[in-house]
Amino acid sequence: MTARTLVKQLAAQPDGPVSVSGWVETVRDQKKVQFVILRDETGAVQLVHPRTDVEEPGSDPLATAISALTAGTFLTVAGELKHDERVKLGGLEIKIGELDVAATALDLPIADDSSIDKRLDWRFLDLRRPEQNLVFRVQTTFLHALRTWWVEHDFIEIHTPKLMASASESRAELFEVEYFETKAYLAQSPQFFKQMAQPAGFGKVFEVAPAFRADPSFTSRHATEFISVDAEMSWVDSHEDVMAMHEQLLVAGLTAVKEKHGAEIEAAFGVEVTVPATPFPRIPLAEAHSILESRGYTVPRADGDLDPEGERRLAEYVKEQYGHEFVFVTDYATGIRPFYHMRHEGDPTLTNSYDLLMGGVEISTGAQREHRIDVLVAQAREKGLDPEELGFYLDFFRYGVPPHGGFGMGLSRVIMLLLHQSSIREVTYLFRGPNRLTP
Ligand code: AMO
Repeated sequence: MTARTLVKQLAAQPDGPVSVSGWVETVRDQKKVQFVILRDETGAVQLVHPRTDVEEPGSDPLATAISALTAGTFLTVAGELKHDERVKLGGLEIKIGELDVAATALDLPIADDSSIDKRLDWRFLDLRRPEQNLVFRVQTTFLHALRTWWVEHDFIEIHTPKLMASASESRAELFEVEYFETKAYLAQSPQFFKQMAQPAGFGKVFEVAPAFRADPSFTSRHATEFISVDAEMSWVDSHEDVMAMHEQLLVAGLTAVKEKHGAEIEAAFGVEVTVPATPFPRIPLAEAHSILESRGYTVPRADGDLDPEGERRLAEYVKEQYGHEFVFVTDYATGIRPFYHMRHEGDPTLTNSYDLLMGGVEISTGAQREHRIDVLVAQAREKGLDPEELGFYLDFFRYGVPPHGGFGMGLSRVIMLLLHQSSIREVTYLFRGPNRLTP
């Protein structure tokens, strides 16, 4: 057979013999002519076969084979490519010469309008939808641009262990696993070990890897396993340096997505990708509360953290005021931040930290870290943590360490918001939630 041509390459091919491989999307079995829509990972093309068995049914083996094709069947078709403006689908079609079925599909159990749960049960079939294919190409481009930016700026890629002897964020939301004679915990964040790269003298590091949270919530933005995009760097003067890095990184990622997929995203999702202007707006948390109050909304959370509705309303304000999709909410109160966040010089009630909101949803947390061992131990104690248990982590700060800071960002949240999807379930390859462990 002729070498395989991808569907997206057909337009540039001259009329003549070609071979395409993919799966059957639909078969239109008409009296005189048969049409098959074949899709591969790059697009769809119309295949055609003028039947020769009109007079004598059953006398055209190719027609019989086409009639038997079921939607979803994977096959290779060799035939004659013909450019023809009248063909709605891409202005070309392939006259089937030879057809070679690789694997036949049973009746497909889902359709485009099936419920999200049903689609996730059959995720491998759901992923055949071209929009889903686009989601993961967009994610690939986004991450590639982030990596490129980091590499160009001398960041080192690290892979921290996901099996840990202690909690990395909090005792809540911790998955415990049997570990030989003892217990281990699944990493909630690479936090401790990305910080370890600082006394290790690495300077700047990044990691893109799974993180695990035993979070029982069923919201559109929570998973029990998610991909955390992390960076950490030495010699920051405050969280401002981390934010400056973070926004440049996002601009690099979104620019690449817009250039490569802007038109496809517009066509598939009706979304225009915009590259945000820098600097992104920055609003201290206390000011965010006043803004919300002045607009008639009191954040209901006793701890003062923004609730999803507060985030949404703040984003509305930022959009009106600055025409911006992003906002850094800064200077969180000490009470709602982990022990390792550095506090304000002269005001220990506030931390050198931020949350980044995109389209009104938190996508990231970042901070300058406390690197002075005595202060760090005191802050751990104050949060009810046992310095003994944190021994290995605290050692990082006992043998010389530069001031440092970084952020963690949920990948699926960014992709969900970028493509205006309703839930991270839609943009996660295989979602993991409290009641979903398969497939
Ligand atoms: P935080 O706990 O805020 O910070 O997490 C950082 C980002 O990770 C994403 N995220 C989640 N995504 C999906 N499902 C979840 N259950 C989930 N939990 C968190 C969010 C969130 O903003 N170590 C710090 C980061 C740092 O300071 O460097 C941390 O983990 O997008």
